Parts: sequence; structure tokens; C-alpha cells
Amino acid sequence: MSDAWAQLHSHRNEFDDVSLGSLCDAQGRDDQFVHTVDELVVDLSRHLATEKTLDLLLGLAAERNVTGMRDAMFSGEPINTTEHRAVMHVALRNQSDRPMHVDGIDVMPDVRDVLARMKTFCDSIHDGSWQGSTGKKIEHVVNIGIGGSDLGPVMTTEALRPWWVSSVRTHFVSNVDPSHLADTLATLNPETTLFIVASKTFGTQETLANAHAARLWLVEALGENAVASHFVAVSTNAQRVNDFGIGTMFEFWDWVGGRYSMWSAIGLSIAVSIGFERFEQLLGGAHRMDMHFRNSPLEKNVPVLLGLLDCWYRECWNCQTRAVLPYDQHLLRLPAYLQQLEMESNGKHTRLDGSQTTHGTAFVVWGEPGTNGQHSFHQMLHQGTTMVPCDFLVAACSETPSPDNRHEILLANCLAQAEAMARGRTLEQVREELAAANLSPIEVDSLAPHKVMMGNRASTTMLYPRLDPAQLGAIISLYEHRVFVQGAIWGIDSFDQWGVELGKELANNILPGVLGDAPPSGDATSRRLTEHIAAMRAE
Ligand code: G6Q
Repeated sequence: MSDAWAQLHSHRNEFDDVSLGSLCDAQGRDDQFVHTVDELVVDLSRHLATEKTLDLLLGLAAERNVTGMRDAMFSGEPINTTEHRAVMHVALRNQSDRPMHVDGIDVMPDVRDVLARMKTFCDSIHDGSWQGSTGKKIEHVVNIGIGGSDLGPVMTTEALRPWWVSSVRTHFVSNVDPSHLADTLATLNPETTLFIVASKTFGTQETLANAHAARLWLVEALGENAVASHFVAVSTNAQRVNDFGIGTMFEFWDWVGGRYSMWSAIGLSIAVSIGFERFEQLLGGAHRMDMHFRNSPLEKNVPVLLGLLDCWYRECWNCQTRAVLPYDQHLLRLPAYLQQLEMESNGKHTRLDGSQTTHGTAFVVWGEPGTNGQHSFHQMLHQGTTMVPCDFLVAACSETPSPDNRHEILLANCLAQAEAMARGRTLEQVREELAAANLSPIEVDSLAPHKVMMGNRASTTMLYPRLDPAQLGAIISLYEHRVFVQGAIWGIDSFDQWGVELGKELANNILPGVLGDAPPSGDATSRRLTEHIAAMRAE
């Protein structure tokens, strides 16, 4: 174990008798633990951390060369070593004049060129100059993509619902389950529907199967010639797009990882949903967070601090899961988006040098919008046997004006949950309360232990004035860099995803048996289940 980790492990023992409530009340706590990036307030005061913890974590960051890794990313070095690729999603939202180089070439002219084409396309959908094959205006856009070609766009589009352009509705189809496409198309008219087939490789089984089914739906209604005006593609592979028969393609590049691609043309569905100007605001918010990550000293660098605290809990507190609790209905899909961002990026056991990690990596990330979770799983967050660090996200102002005080109720609940987790309620407090409520001493004795809340449960609160495109861009960029910092500390490649390959290969091997074109294949269990499937389908 390295020096920095050893010191952190030993420091962890100092928390055995520490009360998080007292830490929060300490004078000057906010100076060190509350940070502001533009208008985003990130309150870290409810973390099981002291000044010494931060010093030790910053020592760990120095030992792991986090700044060197960060600078290598911004310089376009091929830090995704297992795929020999640069990691340059930051170039996609670079709104400065600074060139961004990959392999010695400034990628910014190409980035700007595609953005300009996206703008023209969006404008033509919105002003009706892009027409379907029968001359009708496009009213529905269906993004067909999966994983990184779906989760960012669908999360963002939902989050920015108040900014939707009224003339067009966007839909997302990802699952190869035929119900997903069928349910989506059920109310749509082919004459006014346009499909965006979003696939970096244009080789993904689920996306191509759905795209072919959508094409059939269109052609059956409007004929083969309709494809040109009802299908566009977003990809890095022009040849495959051409082979599919799509003439209009928006390009991106192999230095954009799938789960980091919503800022590229993969975000076309977002731009169509909210208008190109607001898409640029989304990019602008992300860019400002990039600059904060690139230029701020580490002790004030919010993605760095969050990533380091994540490693602290994962390693020294043995936390396995982290909850993301947006007190913001429009962030409904944020937990799902972050599941991919964090778990696909850092759920790995092999280090960059090929050795096996001796540390736990990645949290299971999960969550639901507040206050729904309070009436469901918060019981465990408050009184379960393991600590689940939580991210609370909330806007001071709602985008949905209401004459009553529902947003204020939401805000108060958000603050209250984090406070309850941090401070809990002691046995003495409970006993006093029960006695004051006139329970008999016997009743007090029997009920009191059940009402004790241990407290000392860590959380981050992210508070922003309103969830507008720029603010959302900043929040997502913050999470991306937080994940980067975790990966740098753990010494893993956060930008590959080799773990998803085996399942794809096995599915290809098993499919002919399921289709009935070949005897069942796979292992004994898969073959037996394939036989059951055949029997059930024959009935
Ligand atoms: C993301 C992953 C993965 C990918 C999908 C879709 O980082 O690589 O989720 O986005 O498998 O891939 P395509 O965009 O190539 O269809």
C-alpha cells in the first residue's frame, strides 16, 4: 500500500468517535468545505472529513499525479491506452479560441464545422424547410441509439423540458425489445417523423436492428424514396452509414468516448429538442466547468475534491454504493446516466499497467428523484447497516411556477434529508421526545431503540439557481471530471469498456439456436434454457 493510502487508512480510525454534526458546526467549516463554480454551490460540509483528511487526500492526488493525467487529457495525449485513443470530449465544448490538438492536428475546425451543420439542420426542422417526403413539416424526431448514444441525450432532453421547442417532440428508442420501438411509433405519423440513427460505430446490433425496423415502418407507408428525407445518421463510420442507405450524416471522431459523446453530434436530438442556441449554452456551461477543472488549485477544485472524497469512502469506509438524489423532477434520468458514466468508466479490476488493483473501484450508483425516494428507500439511508454517501441536487427556483409552495416544500425536504443523515437522533433525544409525548416508561424503553438515527452519514449538496442549459452542462461536466479523478487515483483506464464484449460475443453465438436455425449453443444452462424457449414458443 502506498504511503498516502496508508496514512488515510490510519486517519480513518480517528473518526471512530467523531460526530459529523460537530464537524459541520465547527467555525470556518464553510471556508474549506463550501465551493462555488459560477452559480453552482457545492456544499461538502456534510462529509466525514477534516482539514487533515483533505490534506491527506491532496497528498494522494499528488502521489497519483492527478494534475499530470488531467493535463495529458487536455493536451490530447492518448490516455485511453488500451484503445490507443486521445480523450478529447472537452474539445467538443471548447468555446475559447484555444486550439485543441490530437495527433498534432487542431481538431477545432472540424468540431466547429459539424456544429454549424447541426445548427443548419435544427433550424431547418424548426422553420419547416426540412420537409418529409410528402411535403409535411417534421413534428417528431426519434433518436435510435443505445448506451452512450442514448443516455446523455435522453437525460438532457428530459432535464431541459422547459426549453423544448414547441413545434417538435423528440423520442428515444434504445432497447432492442420490439416493444420500445412499437410503443414509440404507435402514435406517430410517418409523414411527419424523422429518425436520427445515432451510433459511433454504426455496428451496434440493437441500434441497427431498430433502425432497420424503423426503416421498414417508413418504407411501408411512404415508399423507398422517403428514406432520404426521414433518416439522418450520427456516426464516426461514413462507410457503414452509406451502406445502410442514409445520405445525411453528422460526423464525430474516435477521440470521443461513447459515454462522453452527448456534446458531439450525438447531441443532435438535444439540439433539435431545445434549439441550437440553447445547445450551445449547454456546451458553454460544460466548458466553464472544464476551465475550473483545468485551472483551479486542487484544494479549490470541485471535481478533484469530489473524486478524492469518493475514493476516501470507497477505500477507507468500504462504501459500495452511492446514491444520486436529484430533488428535481426533470433530472429523472440523471441516476441512469451516471450509472453508465461512473460504472462503465471505473468498474474495472485491471490497472493501466496490466496489474490487478488492490483497491475497490467504482460505486454502484443509484437513485431516484426526491421526494419519491423518501417514501421508499430513505429508510435504509437513515437506519441501514451501511453508509451510502449521497449526492443531493436542487434548484433554488423552479422552472415550473406554481402559485402554491410546492417547490419550497421540495427544497425544505432536500435540506432536511441531508441534515437528518448527518446528525441523526440519539437514544437520549428519542427517550426525551417519547416521554414528552406521554408514553409510559415501558413504552419508551421498547420503542426508543427503533427510533434512534445513527447520523454521521455523508452527503454532498449541489445547489443552483435554476436548471437551465448552461447549469446542466456544468453539472454533467463536473461529474465527468469527478469520474476522471477517481480513475486517476485508482490507476485504471476510465475510457475503455472491454467488460461489455464477452456478452456480445456469447449473444451472437446463442442467437442461431434461439432462432431455430441451429442446435442450441452456449454452455449447458444456456442450451437448456434455449430448449425451454423453443418449447414455449411452439405452444
Ligand atoms: C460508451 C460505450 C457504449 C456505447 C454503446 C453504443 O461509452 O461505448 O455504451 O455508447 O455500445 O455504441 P455505438 O454508439 O457504437 O452504437
